[in-house]
Amino acid sequence: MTIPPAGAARRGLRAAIPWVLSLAFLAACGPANGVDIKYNGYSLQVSRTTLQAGDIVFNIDNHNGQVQHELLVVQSDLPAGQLALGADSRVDETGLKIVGQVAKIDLGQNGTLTARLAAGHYILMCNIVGHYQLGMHADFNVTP
Ligand SMILES: [Cu+2]
Repeated sequence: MTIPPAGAARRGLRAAIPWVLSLAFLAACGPANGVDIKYNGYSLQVSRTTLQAGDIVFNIDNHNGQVQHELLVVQSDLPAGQLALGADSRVDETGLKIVGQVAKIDLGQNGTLTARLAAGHYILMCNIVGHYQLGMHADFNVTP
């Protein structure tokens, strides 16, 4: 085995410094905090169910959702499937803490939402008539 001259090791270290600094920069600003939501028929698939507090970008894809959907982000301690339904087959939004929403995402369209979320439990859901009952909801957690 050959031992490289000390200068080579130093050059390697110097090359690594910008990389390390850029990682520190990302950590300080908070990395891009995103989650992908795909509608598939009357279901809602979430790419991640836990993210860190801060600005969270929801990228919504309704290319396979069959019909128009929407996205509500609701802060709630209840599990996603346990919100109270009103007589109109929609979740009763009275008293719900809706922290973000995108209305009317047509079939074949994308939607996007950025919400600054504090730590806690959230429900992602579609509240078009009957859709919540069909299972268009998911739990989502934000950690400190
Ligand atoms: Cu829907």
